Amino acid sequence: MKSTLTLVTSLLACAMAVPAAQAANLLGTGDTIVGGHVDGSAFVPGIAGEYDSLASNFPAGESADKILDGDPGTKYLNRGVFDNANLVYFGGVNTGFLVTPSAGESVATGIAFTTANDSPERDPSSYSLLGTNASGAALNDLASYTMIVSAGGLSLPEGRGESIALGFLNTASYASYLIYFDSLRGGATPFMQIADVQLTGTVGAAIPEPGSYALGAGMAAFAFVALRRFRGPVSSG
Ligand SMILES: [Ca+2]
Repeated sequence: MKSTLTLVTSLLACAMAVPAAQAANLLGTGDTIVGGHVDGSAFVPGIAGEYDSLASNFPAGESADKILDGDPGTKYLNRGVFDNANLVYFGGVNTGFLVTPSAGESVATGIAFTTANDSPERDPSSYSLLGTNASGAALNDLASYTMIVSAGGLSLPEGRGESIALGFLNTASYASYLIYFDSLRGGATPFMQIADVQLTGTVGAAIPEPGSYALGAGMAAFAFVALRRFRGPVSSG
């Protein structure tokens, strides 16, 4: 009896075992990162230091890579799209960045933000996170992406250089992520600024869950049959 139960227990343990996961920052200073904005169905890369009627712009010293350095004293500031000829300003809403982590494919399950140095009205008040395994020009096509978090509410600290961390449900792995800010604390017109962003989760491809569940269900069925056989026929009365 004992050996049968031990065998069943061992088989179940093998079927259900999941490797221990250590949440880590998936982003680093060696990543490929592009600042820009989302316009309809596209991510439009921004321009450093120049106003443009179609692209967003950021100061040369405040480009998107500043969110990767872990230094709250440096920030990414995006002024949004500014049609200088017609004096039409669209503000920092829907600006953000596209990042391809050098660590490779990963499963993101959390995000952290650190507020930048000045003007709290520039702080994002929501964000959208999308993932893709596309490459090349397809990286700028929103049709290539899967939405992981849509307009997730953000209540960033009023304090400058302070951080918050948020978790979300996701089991899929992606090679690149697009994060843009749907709204800002001060409405549509301010610039957008953020000092640091971390994506947390596990590096590597996602575990193919349907297969794992099927294996687990198969093992459970085997265990059930084994226990029934050990206990003998079940009385029908
Ligand atoms: Ca920084």
